[in-house]
Amino acid sequence: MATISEPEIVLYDLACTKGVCFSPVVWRIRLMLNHKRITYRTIFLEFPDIEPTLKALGLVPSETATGSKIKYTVPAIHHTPSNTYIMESVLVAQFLESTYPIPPVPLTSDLGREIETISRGVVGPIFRVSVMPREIGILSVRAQEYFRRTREAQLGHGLEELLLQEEERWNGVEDSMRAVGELMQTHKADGPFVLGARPSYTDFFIAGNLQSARVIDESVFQRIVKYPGYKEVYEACLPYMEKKD
Ligand SMILES: N[C@@H](CCC(=O)N[C@@H](CS)C(=O)NCC(=O)O)C(=O)O
Repeated sequence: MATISEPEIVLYDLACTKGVCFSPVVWRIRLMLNHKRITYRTIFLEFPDIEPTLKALGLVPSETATGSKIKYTVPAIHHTPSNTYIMESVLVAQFLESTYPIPPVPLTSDLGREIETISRGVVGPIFRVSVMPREIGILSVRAQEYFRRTREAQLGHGLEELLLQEEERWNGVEDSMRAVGELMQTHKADGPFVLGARPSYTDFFIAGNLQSARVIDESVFQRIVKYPGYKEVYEACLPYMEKKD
């Protein structure tokens, strides 16, 4: 039985030198925890410590449809009342929704799926161009070494080279940025969230990405929120962003 001094959840998060959450994916879960007022404490892990720590907890990455291994990633949680460990944000979100159904957070909707699909396809890549080369600036020296090595191997070139394409890439996504922002405002007559009066997981997806950009570099955040729609969702989620660590 959990007591007041013993939180129900231990949240494994990604460390940065600012001492607050900056992972867009962990933010989705944190927003859910904060909105549902679930008690939790955070364990921040440096990039190179994620795999050994989660492995030692007995977590095992699941297989993708193509059979390739998904690696060890945060967010991961330990639900202390049931002694359950879960990794992968979607699985964590499903667990939280079924274990703590009040207040409800709809995990999917047609509009939400549309926003998330376009965001992942169009906004995500340009987001990474701006965020990745700046993210290294808020990591510890050990984590910087890991981040540069793994990300440059994926990219096939230096992190800083991304900045050379930045302006051109942003110009190329202007229309898509506006279109996604307009979709976010579909139900604005009913309230500030994507589905209207109450938040859904899509709002946490949007706000988590924006908060991540903001912690990494305010100028990237400002560049996104100038498009109508984004700031409205972000500001509506601010009450669920108070606990950052
Ligand atoms: N599929 C994962 C993605 C999470 C993810 O990419 N997490 C990053 C931090 S934002 C991570 O833990 N990376 C570990 C690494 O790069 O070694 C989920 O949704 O949970």
